Formats: sequence, C-alpha cells, structure tokens
Amino acid sequence: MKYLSPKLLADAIGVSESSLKRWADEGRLAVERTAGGHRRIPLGEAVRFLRQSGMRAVRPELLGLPAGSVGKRRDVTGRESATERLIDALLEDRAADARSLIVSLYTEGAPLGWLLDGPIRESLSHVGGLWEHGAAGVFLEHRATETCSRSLAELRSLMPPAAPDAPVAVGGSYAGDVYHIPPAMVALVLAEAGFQERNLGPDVPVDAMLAAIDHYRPRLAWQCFSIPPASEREAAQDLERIVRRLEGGSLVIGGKASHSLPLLPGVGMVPLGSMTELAAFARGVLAGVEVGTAGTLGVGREGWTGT
Ligand code: B12
Repeated sequence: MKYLSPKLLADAIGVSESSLKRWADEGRLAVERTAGGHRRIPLGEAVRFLRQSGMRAVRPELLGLPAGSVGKRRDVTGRESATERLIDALLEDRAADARSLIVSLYTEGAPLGWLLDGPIRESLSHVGGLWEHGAAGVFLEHRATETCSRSLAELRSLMPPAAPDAPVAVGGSYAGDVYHIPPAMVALVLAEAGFQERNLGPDVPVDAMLAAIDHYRPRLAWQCFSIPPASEREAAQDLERIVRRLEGGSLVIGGKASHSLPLLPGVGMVPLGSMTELAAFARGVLAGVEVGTAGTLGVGREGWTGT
C-alpha cells in the first residue's frame, strides 16, 4: 500500500498543506503516524476522501494516477457524456486520456458499477462493432481492450486492502472463454465491497476452479460466460458441481452468454446481469443478508450525474 505525505496530497488536490492537516485533525481524513510522528495517508484513504468530498486531483500524476488532458477538455465543453469522451479517446488512440478519464471519474465519486456497466462497457461495445469494417477496426478493438484492462488494474490499485479476515471470493471465465475484462471487473467490484478476491482470469478449467475452491474455501465464487460454452448442458452440470463444492457459499454467474444456460434454480446459484447488481449482492453477502437473486434486492442501474 502506497502512503502519501500531507504535502504531496495537498499539491495533488491543489489545496494548502495546512488545510489538509486541519481536515486530518477534524477526522475527515484518516491518517497514520510514522515512528517520528509525521502524518501519512494511505492512497486508498486519499481516494476515499476525494470520492466523498467531490474534490478533484488537479495533479493526478503525484498520486501515481494517469494524467491525460480529458479532464481539462470536459471543463471547456461540459456537454459530452463520459461514454462519448471515452469512445473518442479509444478510437483516436489516446490511451493516456482514456485511462485518465476512467480513473478520474472514479476518484470524483462515480459509483464503480455505473462506471463499469456504463462508459467502459458501452465504449467497448461501440469499438467492438468496428471489426466488421476491416482490419483497422480489429486493431483498434485490441488497443481499446488493452487500455481498458490497464485502467481496471489502476482502479484495483486504488482499493484499500481487504481486512485479513475478510471472506474470500474466487472465480474467472468458464473453460474456453477467452474474455478477460469481465472477470477483472467482477474482481474489482468484489474488492471494493470488501472481499479478498482471487481472480483466476479467463478460460479456467472446471477442475482448476474446484481445486481453487478447496484451497481458498471462499464465501463466494463467480463464473463469467461472454461466449456460449461448447456444451450448455455440460456447463450447467459443471456449475452444479461448483455450487456443491462451495458448501453453502454462493456462485454468481453472469455475462452475455449466461442467459441461455439451462440452470436449475436452486440455493447458492445466483445469475446476475450487471456489475451494479453484483455490487449490491456482494454488499448483501458481507452484511449477512439472506439474498436469492438481484431481483429480490430491488437493485437497478445507479445513475450518476457527477460530470
Ligand atoms: C474485447 C473483445 C474481444 C477481444 C477479447 C480480448 C480478451 N481477451 O478479453 C478479442 C479481440 C480477442 C475478441 C475476439 C473475438 N470477438 Co469479440 N469482442 C470484444 C468486445 C469489443 C468487448 C467485450 C468485452 O470485454 N466487453 C466488456 C464486458 C465487461 O462487457 P459485457 O461482456 O457486456 O459484460 C457486461 C455484462 O454482461 C455483465 N457481465 C459480464 N460478465 C459477467 C459476470 C458476472 C459474474 C456478472 C455478475 C456480470 C457479468 O457486466 C458487464 C459490464 O456491464 C465485444 C463488443 C461487445 N459488444 O461486447 C466483442 C464481441 C463480444 N466479439 C465478437 C466476436 C464476433 C468476436 C470474434 C468471433 C471475432 C473474430 N471474427 O475473430 C472473436 C472470437 C474470440 C473467441 N476466441 O471466442 C462479437 C460477438 C457476437 C456474438 N453475437 O456472439 C462482439 C459482440 C462484437 C460484435 N459487435 O460483433 N473480442
């Protein structure tokens, strides 16, 4: 975990060091002390403070965050939606701007589910439609995927570490599914909720998934289906095996190709449609609330009008 001095954080936000120390003394910002008595702020706490206070990092590079020009451009126009700005940056090969936009939306307070289900998913969906128009569309799609993956890793580095006794969640994409962004998104949402996440990535053989469950004894497991499995019937049986192995934990299932799986509705198998639903479900599990499906939680897509 990275630690910041009050001076560094003050410079990054563009406020005086004395204001920052005052906020710390008032308890608005949690600080730790070095052996010599100096204040130090964990990066995750600095990000929490930014998200809650609505302040912006004017010099994000001081916090180790990507610095692009997107923030400035938004101030001038104020009109374009976050998705439109992200699509522009991805298609114009301005990777630094795209990463800066994603991270600054988060540090400015955008709900994680909104950011993942909205701008990131919608931009990838737009860019993903271009492959039909030739090779240039394909390389742009690959570039966009890399840029978004990197942003997800950057967001992950901003999450405070999970408590050592926090429940574990383990999962990945189902065997044969090469898509790596959905499992990374799931891991991010679960980390933000407070789980110790163990993302196994794309194309996880079911036996490896079962071995990971034996190893980690997770409270929650997940399987992503972005492409239809070779056999839907076999996949449904594999999911049953995973649920049984969880011995009371929940198996969350999602992704574009998950809807047609012949799932036997039963205790422990939870199909969900979005990262927003997953965030609500994860919070419920950690709060010890008995929940069946997202439908019973009454969750919807959170709106966010922070920009
Ligand atoms: C990136 C990408 C690729 C990359 C994948 C890189 C990688 N390793 O991850 C590459 C370039 C390899 C690729 C290849 C191909 N792709 Co592709 N790809 C995409 C693209 C652009 C984005 C997919 C993505 O990651 N989106 C981000 C995710 C997070 O969004 P999402 O899947 O919608 O997920 C949301 C929800 O479903 C839910 N969710 C998802 N998973 C889970 C899991 C849980 C537990 C929960 C709770 C929720 C949840 O939350 C998410 C966020 O809201 C899509 C475009 C699109 N419209 O999706 C095409 C797309 C999926 N690809 C497509 C195609 C056709 C292909 C190829 C066949 C192209 C080709 N001719 O070679 C190959 C096949 C690859 C293979 N081996 O199977 C088509 C699929 C068409 C179809 N009807 O099946 C799409 C839709 C593009 C299009 N418009 O035609 N692709």
